[in-house]
Amino acid sequence: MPDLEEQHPNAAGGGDFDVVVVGAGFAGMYMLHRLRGLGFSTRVLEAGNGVGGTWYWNRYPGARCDIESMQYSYQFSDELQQEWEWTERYAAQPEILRYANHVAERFDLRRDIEFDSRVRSAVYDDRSGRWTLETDSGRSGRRYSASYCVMATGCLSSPNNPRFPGMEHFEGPTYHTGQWPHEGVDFTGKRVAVIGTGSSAIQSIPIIAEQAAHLFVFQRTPNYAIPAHNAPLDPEYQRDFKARYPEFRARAKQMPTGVAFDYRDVSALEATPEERQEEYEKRWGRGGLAFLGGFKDLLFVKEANDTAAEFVRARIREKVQDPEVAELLCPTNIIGCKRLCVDIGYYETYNRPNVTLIDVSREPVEEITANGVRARGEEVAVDAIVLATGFDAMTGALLKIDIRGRGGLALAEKWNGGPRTYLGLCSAGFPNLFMITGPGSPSVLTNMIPSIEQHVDWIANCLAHLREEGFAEIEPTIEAEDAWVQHVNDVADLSLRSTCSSWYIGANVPGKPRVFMPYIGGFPAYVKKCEEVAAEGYAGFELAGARAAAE
Ligand code: N01
Repeated sequence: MPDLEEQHPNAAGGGDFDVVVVGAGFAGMYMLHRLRGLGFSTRVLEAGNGVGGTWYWNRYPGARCDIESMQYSYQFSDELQQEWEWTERYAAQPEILRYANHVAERFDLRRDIEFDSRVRSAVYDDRSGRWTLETDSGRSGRRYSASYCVMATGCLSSPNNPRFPGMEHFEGPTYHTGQWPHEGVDFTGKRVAVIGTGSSAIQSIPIIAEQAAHLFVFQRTPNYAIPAHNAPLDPEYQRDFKARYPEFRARAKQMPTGVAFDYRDVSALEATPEERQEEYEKRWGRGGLAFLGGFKDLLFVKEANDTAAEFVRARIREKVQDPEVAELLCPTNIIGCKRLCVDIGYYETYNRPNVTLIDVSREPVEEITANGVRARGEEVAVDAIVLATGFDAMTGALLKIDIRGRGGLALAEKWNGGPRTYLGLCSAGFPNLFMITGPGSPSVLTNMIPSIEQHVDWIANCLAHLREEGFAEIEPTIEAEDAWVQHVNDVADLSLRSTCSSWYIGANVPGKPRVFMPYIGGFPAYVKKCEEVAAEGYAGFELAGARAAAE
């Protein structure tokens, strides 16, 4: 039976619309639903052959969400959140993709989505005030014209493919976790190299190790992982959660991360060592990202952070039998500085006789040969290579598109020193262009689906306002944008998170400007700011068009 996502009655190509949305992940789907409800003619252009975005592409073994299923879901429709039954505490990729397909069916979204349509350019015409988008689809590409353009292109959707010397000579297959083959990969009896030890590697390594004849993991930097303690969802728990959904959702909105979990307003440094140990043990026992919610200063004060980091290092040393391997797996940097990982049997996997950890922290991978990977002066022969090397985060997918605003200004040129936005929603010089969870918004530091909903609602209300008030154009002022960028940088400087080489600051992609990209001031402060801006008649934006001309 073909995949559900391959049975879509596809929308026809090209044409003129009120709004073109790029991407049919959770952001693009809900944007379409809202715009339709407001009567805007809308077309969604999607590079893949189905909905789901991140969850469409990331099909690597073990791919799973690190936010609990009951919260990693839409809340715009109570019927939807009541009827969908999650099966596990943390949903696996196939289940989340089924959910995305269910949403597409339930709200009849596919008729306005064009699949297999990768947008290559989006160009603003100063005279007509319209955007023209071109795709790679069809024999010579297709053209779309729209008053408004919404980029729902995702934060972690442009794979980072380091160019190791000699890659083209490798005789076996190479897979990137973020572009995994739909038919899956059987590693049975194979010698496999995994390069990278971020979340994607930490999820896939235990499963690949079960299949492979031998697995070689090339680690540049070790990561902290907290056990998931994943389990089937107790139907009683799910019923109770659903009965109290408004309460949980409201509580989540008050949390910096947008996730309702147990956060304590207590300093780690003011607690006794016994109290800290007890708290960390309790949270280690419960599992998941809430580990860092135990004390309020963990992400702000190095000495506080050290206490949590040392706790996790001690657990790694307990789990990994070979002390040398355990030491290599123990991170020495700030815990939570890079995104914390949630694992299922990751560290224990290194106790298997068919798994070898290779440290490439001091000397990088030298080259890929016809037969394998050369590192530390030795060639490791493998049959397949897995690149778990992450993404050109937050800006990669946007800058892959040739986006040009007023006077032909290229977004890539404007952002060559790092992204500049007002609220992560818009950028000066690019009228009527919106980004969903763009750089400068909380996005990746929060629960993505509620953050997406907040952005989509803001954009939908903004477009309705423009129509009602007779405006045709909206663009942030450079002053408002500069002030926001400054604020984003100022709050980032308060957090330990801005101090390490993570993809949050673009450090994983050679040559990328180092700027802390997401807004770290927390979901509630951010939402308040967006609401104030709208309530003040879109303060910080210039509105233009028929009504502005008449005034
Ligand atoms: O990518 P990463 P990811 N030579 O950038 C290494 C989300 N996500 O796909 O740390 C050797 O974290 C790199 O090394 P280093 C989540 O937000 C969520 O794993 O740069 N190694 C690192 O070890 C996550 O944070 C889930 O020194 C190289 C690894 O590759 C984000 O996506 C699951 C290298 C990349 O790790 C990205 O995670 C999966 C090189 N040249 C992902 N280049 C959930 O649970 C890079 N590396 C929801």
